[in-house]
Amino acid sequence: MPAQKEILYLVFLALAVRTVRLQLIGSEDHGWAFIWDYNGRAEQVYYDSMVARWNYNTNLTLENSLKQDEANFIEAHFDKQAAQIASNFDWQNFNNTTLKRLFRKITLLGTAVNHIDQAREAREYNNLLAEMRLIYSTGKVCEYHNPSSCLSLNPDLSDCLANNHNYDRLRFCWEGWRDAVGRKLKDKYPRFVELSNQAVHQGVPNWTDTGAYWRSWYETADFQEQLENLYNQLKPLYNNLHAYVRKKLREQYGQDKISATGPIPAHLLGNMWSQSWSNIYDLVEPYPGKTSIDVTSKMLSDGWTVDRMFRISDDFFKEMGLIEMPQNFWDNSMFVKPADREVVCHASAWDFYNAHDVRIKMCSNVSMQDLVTIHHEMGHIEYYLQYKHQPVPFRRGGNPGFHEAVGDLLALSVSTPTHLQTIGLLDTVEDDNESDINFLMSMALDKISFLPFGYLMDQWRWGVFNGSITPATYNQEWWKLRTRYQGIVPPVPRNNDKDFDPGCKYHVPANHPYMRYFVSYVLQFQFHKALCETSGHTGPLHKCDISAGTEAQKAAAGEKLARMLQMGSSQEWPDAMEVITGQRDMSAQPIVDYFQPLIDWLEQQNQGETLGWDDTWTPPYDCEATDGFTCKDGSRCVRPGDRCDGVNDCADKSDEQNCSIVPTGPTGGAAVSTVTNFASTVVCVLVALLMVNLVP
Ligand code: BJ2
Ligand code: ZN
Repeated sequence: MPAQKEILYLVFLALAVRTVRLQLIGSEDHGWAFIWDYNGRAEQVYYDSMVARWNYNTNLTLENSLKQDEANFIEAHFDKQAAQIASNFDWQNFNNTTLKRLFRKITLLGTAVNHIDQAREAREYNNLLAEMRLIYSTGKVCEYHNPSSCLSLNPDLSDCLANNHNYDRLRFCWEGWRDAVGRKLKDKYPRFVELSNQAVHQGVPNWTDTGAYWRSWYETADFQEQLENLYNQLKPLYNNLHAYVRKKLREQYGQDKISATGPIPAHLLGNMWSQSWSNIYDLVEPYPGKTSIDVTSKMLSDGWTVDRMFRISDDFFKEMGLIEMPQNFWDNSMFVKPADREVVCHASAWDFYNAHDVRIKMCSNVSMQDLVTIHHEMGHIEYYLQYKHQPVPFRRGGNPGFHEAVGDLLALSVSTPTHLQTIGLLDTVEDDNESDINFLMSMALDKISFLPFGYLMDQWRWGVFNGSITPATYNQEWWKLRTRYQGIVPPVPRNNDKDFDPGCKYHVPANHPYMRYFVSYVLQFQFHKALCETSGHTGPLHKCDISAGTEAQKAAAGEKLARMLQMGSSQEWPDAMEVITGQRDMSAQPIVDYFQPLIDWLEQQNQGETLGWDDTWTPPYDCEATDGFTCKDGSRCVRPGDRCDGVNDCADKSDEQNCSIVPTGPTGGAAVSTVTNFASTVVCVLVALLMVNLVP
């Protein structure tokens, strides 16, 4: 920050603090002056911290980690000061509602900020978060019989889950990731939760815990009740899809491995977290031989590149009259995984808060799924570009779910067979009922399969934050929710003393809230329906491509969307929703309408099947054939991660004997994994620095 500006700022601060002793500042003109002054400074401070975060996330070195810490610290300090100055204003009695809202947002502090008075806890919180993210991002699973050959989540383990139908190989990849990552996070998470709750509670005593703070962003008093209602309306769709997929998987893997009335083994659904089932489309395709919506193979055979996927996405935004990606986006983004360094591969969109610099970081592969993810991330960027004129505190979505819905909403049009044909991804499009069902199945495998997962992630975290789920029951409670909502079970028994399966999903160690995605899966269909009407679409909702109308119709739809995006969070979300949909409530009806033909078809197919599942069923497994170790006394099967890990799992201790002949990673896990030495080094150095207080 330039010295002169710093001085002006301190003068302003001093005046404000002096005034408060006499009385709160009531002048709205002074209020606006503060806001614009704050805005300029916030842009600078946030820009600096985003640059430091970007540099670290795209090159996980110790040096970059320390720079990121420093930038986080400066940002937190700035936020805290700004909140203190803002509280010297009598903003609660301001007449101008926009000004009042801006002050409210500046005074409601975020988590890390409130620790600044206790520097030690602030550092501990930041270090824990950094360690957890690093463990996740550098986790590797090494082959049981070839420990020097190790698999990363992206692309190796994701490909493993997506592309093969070998029950045991799938189990190896699924279990290996949990052994590699979850177990290392298990002891860190409880302290993180404690510190996070402390921070939030100190900031605003009304917020009893971090979950309450996260929910406050929705400004909806009965938010949880509304979510439950939405979920209950959508449950029959999921149960029908689940029963049909279970039937097909029984045909593929055998009736001994999958029960007709039980939950589905979690590793068979094509995805590490069973959250999207698109990758098993080939196993469940309703009408083989009719138009197949499996376009990845076409992309590969036609030589599609990652760059082309980003251009196609950008073209769609442009076609709708929205803002195209600026040149600096193309220059600065990271589209593919670099070969020469460790990075955080989980895809993300970045706003650098200077109304200019926006980027995507993604380890993209050529596939239909990644094309949809690119639209998802570009939707975030579009929001950033549309609301860049807003003051910093309003540069947010109408609510967090709005931000998540934008790119997905456009991808709903891009994914229609007619649109795929226009971009060269489908040769022929048959217009008949059977092709329609194929298409709806492909969409349901992504959208309907996600709903219970999107709903349960933060059911678990809210329980953890409010203390109803304790560290001793983290893993049990996680699986209770996974079985209750998703109807899935682990393929091999979990060791609840050691496993921490929720930590194996990015958003837990990275501490990103998740309910926004559930909300977004509802909203995106509401927005789609409304924009389809604006763009002149008639007929079934699932056939709508909002770019298919006349130029004027397309422009009208794009303009409506842009108008909502430009509002950012300057007004409560029902106002933003009204701009697009003409009404003010969340509703599950459009998603039900969209899938109605498939629901009817599934109900027919599922005659004679049991909808739902018996929570007590668990899959059989052969100990030795699945890399397990049978205790010498035959009493139990020890999973590979438990073998030679320094803990006696067998009563006769045989799992801890003859360890030198078992191929082990640094954890001592037999079949499993290792966080790279680099990660351990960073963590050790960070801890050492913390102990001697060298980190600023
Ligand atoms: C792939 C996607 C997130 C997202 C990333 C990581 C967490 C936040 C951001 C934010 C955006 C913003 C993701 C997609 C659907 C389900 C979920 C999943 N990555 N984030 N900076 N998804 O939302 O884009 O980019 O401005 O808030 O996690 O489970 O894969
Ligand atoms: Zn997103």
